[in-house]
Amino acid sequence: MKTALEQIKLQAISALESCHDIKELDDIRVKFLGKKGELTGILKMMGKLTAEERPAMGQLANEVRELIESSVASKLQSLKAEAMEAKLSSERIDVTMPGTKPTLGKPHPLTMVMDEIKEIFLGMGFSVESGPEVELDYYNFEALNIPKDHPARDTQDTFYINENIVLRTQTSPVQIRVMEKTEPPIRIIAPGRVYRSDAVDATHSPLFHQIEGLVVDKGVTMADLKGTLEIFVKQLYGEDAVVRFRPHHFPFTEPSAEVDVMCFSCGGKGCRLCKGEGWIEILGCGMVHPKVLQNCGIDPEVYSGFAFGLGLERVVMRRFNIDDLRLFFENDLRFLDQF
Ligand code: 2NM
Repeated sequence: MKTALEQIKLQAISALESCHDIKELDDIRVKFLGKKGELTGILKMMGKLTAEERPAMGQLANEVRELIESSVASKLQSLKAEAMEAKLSSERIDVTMPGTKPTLGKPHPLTMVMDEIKEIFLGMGFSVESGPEVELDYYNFEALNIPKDHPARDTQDTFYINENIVLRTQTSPVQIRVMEKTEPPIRIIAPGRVYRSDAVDATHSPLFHQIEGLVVDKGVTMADLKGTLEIFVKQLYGEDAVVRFRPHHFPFTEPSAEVDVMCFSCGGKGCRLCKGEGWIEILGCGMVHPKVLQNCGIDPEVYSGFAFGLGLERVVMRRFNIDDLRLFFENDLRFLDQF
């Protein structure tokens, strides 16, 4: 029996020495230490020994079991360490390898020019205001001196939510809201999205952008309007831009005007860009109608003001020579990457 135990010990040690993975190690453990294993088989035969033989043999059997157990345990440890080492070295990152370049986003051309226009007015002491795009008919039309039967409503192709609620067709309702709650002096611009039920083509979109402005104070005159807008146009188009004011009509201003800039393509002679006119219309403006001031609780006998509005898309199209407005809204990166 002693020889059998020595034999098992030697076999176990040699099996462990040649063992190279954790699964195999478990097989070895079961083979020698398991319920049906070799050592258990020997221990079952202990009963056949004499009382004198038993203690020494029992002790030897225990020693062999402990030795195999601890050898299996330490082998398990070293196999695990090896496995971790192999995993770490296979997953090692070479920090000297060149990286993949992240694709950076950038401002949309509409945003770029919008920001530029905001900066020009911020530089002249205006602040930027905003308001709801889903607006009451009252703020979009009534307060602006455009009653229900007014012909100007037909030209605006309004999206109606219901009888009293519309998608704003201009950002002027923002100015009305500001005038309602603010004691003059007022000096604001209202940039934002506006909506008109137009069929989509190269120059029309049901969603586009406007920047409107408003100044109200004591003693504001048409000269203030002309000076402010001339400075604006020269900052936007360059110091040598030539500006003219041409009489026009809006229900919410009196008098009203449109502002043209001399065609930068032909210098006023007339070409394809200005459609032979020599001038390009860029904004509408006027002295705020006394009725509009009154609607907002501002006394037109004490205060006067001027207002203006321009469409962003047309400015950006001319700036970058873009001939189709739909490109702004398709988000094709081949288009957007060019700016
Ligand atoms: C324009 C042209 C002229 C305008 C008027 C007002 C308000 F609210 F003060 F009456 N806001 N914007 C205005 C005036 C807008 O856009 C072409």
